[in-house]
Amino acid sequence: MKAPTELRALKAEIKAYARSLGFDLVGIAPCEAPEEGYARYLSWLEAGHHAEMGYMARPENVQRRGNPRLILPECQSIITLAVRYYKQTDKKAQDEKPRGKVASYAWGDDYHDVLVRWMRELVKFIEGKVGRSIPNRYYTDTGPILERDIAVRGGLGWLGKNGLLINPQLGSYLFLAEILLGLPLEPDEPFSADLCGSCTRCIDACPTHAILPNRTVDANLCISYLTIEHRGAVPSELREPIGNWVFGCDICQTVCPWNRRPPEEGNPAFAPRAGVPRPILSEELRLTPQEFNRKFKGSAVKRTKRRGYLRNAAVALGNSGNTSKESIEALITALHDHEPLVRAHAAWALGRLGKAEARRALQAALASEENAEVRQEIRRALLQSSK
Ligand code: B12
Ligand code: SF4
Ligand code: SF4
Repeated sequence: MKAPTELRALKAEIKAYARSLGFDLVGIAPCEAPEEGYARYLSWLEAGHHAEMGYMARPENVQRRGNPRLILPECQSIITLAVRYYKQTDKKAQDEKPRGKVASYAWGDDYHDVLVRWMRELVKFIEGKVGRSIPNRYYTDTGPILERDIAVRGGLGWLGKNGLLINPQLGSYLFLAEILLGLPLEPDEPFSADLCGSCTRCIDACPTHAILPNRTVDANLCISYLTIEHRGAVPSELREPIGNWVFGCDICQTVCPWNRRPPEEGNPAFAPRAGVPRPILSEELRLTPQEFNRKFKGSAVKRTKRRGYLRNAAVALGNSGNTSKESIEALITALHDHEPLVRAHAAWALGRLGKAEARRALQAALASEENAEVRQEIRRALLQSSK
């Protein structure tokens, strides 16, 4: 055990080193049960707002979220970290081709990989300073821990009405990460202000009304859930409001006044990869499994898998209103994809675009389609296109 003055000096060194690694915000939260946040999480679960994210409801993980010491019994403090990624923009491409939109957190290298590397370095630094190994666990996104709650308690920002952790200087385009530590670092002051005031822009702008009054989100309705985590067909009533989002959604962040301050760029570790932020939908619909894997190697987009991504691209092209030869032909190719999920959503999109060529392709596909759900989608699409 180190003396309090030494621990204070160590805390300052940890913060400085974390910043040198690339983290923009560093705070220390107490390793305590998140009482208010935990109650909120339990009622969110009870209401079924986690949709089909089974990992959010697994009993041992539900307990761990209520008590970080079930993850690390020796835990005495939590380092809470945040790093800026690129902000979503309204910039349009120069050509007329219909394009999708990818949430900006997924434009560059997968943050899970990058931040785990940085945290491993930080733990090594701390152990070097203390001169022995320290019990620790670190997470970014994938651990059974309420990251935003911890970030508030470590002083990084407040929970906006959109549910996101917002820092008054940096906004909300932040990744969060934390290190549970068997070292009694002195906690920082929790962030106690609510800087949303009377603003309701995010709630008003959410196309699917997914934002709930208690600063949580009903995942069943959230475009981010529907395009990333959801594995099956997109409920038909939610396809139109998805617009051209093909992976995630940033609407409740783009409208937030706290994200207006420059710069648009985030940490260079997350610089956009070519062809990712605004993909040409007709090209994405033709990606083979090999091409998909190559394009999204080391990217967060691979989480939705090729079939989820092409499903989303079909919905977005259906919503584009673009009836060019290129769009219709790409959808006809997708109507014969080896994945039934892709065929079903291509059928919906062709029905929505409703050109004679699309109808002919749907009729021909119906004659050979063997999957009952896809046949159903084709029939509905034919009805829709004849209206
Ligand atoms: C499941 C999940 C989702 C689900 C459900 C979203 C949701 N809002 O619950 C889906 C797939 C929809 C999703 C979407 C997104 N996600 Co997400 N997601 C998660 C995950 C894995 C768990 C969240 C969770 O526990 N939800 C359950 C609810 C009940 O908890 P909560 O949202 O954290 O809310 C807590 C606080 O609001 C707290 N609370 C509310 N008011 C107050 C007031 C005070 C004073 C206090 C102390 C606490 C408090 O109570 C709640 C329970 O603790 C976290 C990582 C993690 N392990 O925490 C990332 C995480 C929240 N996601 C993240 C991101 C980036 C996104 C997206 C922006 C991605 C995108 N562009 O598409 C969207 C944003 C949607 C939105 N408006 O929230 C970041 C958020 C960073 C930030 N600045 O807040 C996280 C932290 C991942 C990371 N490591 O960076 N996500
Ligand atoms: S991410 Fe999009 S769909 Fe989800 S709550 Fe925000 S605005 Fe609504
Ligand atoms: S848009 Fe307004 S209400 Fe929503 S999080 Fe930002 S400041 Fe808060």
